[in-house]
Amino acid sequence: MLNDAAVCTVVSKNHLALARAFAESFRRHHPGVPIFMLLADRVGDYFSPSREPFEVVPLEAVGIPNLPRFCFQYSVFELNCAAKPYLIRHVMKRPGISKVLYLDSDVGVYRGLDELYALLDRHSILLTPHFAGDVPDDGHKPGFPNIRESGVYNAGFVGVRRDASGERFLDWWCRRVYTECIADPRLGLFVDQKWLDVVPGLFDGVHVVRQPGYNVGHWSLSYRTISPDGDGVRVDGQPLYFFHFSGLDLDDLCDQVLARMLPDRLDDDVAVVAVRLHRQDQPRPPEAGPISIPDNVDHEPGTR
Ligand SMILES: [Mn+2]
Repeated sequence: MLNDAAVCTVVSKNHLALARAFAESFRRHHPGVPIFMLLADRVGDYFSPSREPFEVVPLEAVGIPNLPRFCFQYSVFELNCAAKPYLIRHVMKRPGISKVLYLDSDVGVYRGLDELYALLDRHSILLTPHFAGDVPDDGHKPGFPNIRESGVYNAGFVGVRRDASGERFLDWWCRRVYTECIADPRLGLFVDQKWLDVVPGLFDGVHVVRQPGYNVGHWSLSYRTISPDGDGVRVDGQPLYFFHFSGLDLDDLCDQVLARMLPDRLDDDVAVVAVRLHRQDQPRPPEAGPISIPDNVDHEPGTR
């Protein structure tokens, strides 16, 4: 039963489209589980929170002391990471909620996550390691040197239960990221993620999820076998539950898609492609034509 379960994510407006796609992929499998999205940004007149597939939680609502200072010290990426433990703690305090999964907005959910919620019947904290198998020292990234810098566990997924250990963990994580959510390997810091290295040593009830189908990302590909399975894929012969499209920048992706389409197929409606990928640009601009990209859609000079 998932009547005490929730899921949450954090984005700024530049990743709103990712949050929508993530929320829709999650809701397909868990229509009754509430989805919370912390907006590390201001809504302005950019979108209507009431029309989104999630409840928008303002940054002001999650109990961050001296919020202007907190925001000012960080880049957008660092701020999104630093706000994460505050959001999880906030959601955990909502009446009736005692199991919270945090998932990055660049995650696609392909099956129900009931097994993860069930693990929170027995454990307080769930973490997924980047490397759940040995990887060769072949110089390819990511290898152990990269993981030593960025962190043993991937912070794109965390599960927490509302109990003494879960609450202690969140209080501690909030304290750490209040001033030290910095992406700087020279300081031994990589945003909120590097802090997770010490969590199994510090807190009771930590469970490392090593099943192949959870939080599969580019770091998994050197030691997992991905194979086709009907419309989907299997990971080491097991079902894929969620994939983390980490490291893929939406704007770069759009540019690459457009660049690939443009050369020999100029009659394609590239404007439609751009607008479809940048969903926040809906409705489709009236000037979008068969071979013209509206001025307000970013594109390489020289293309139309
Ligand atoms: Mn991510």
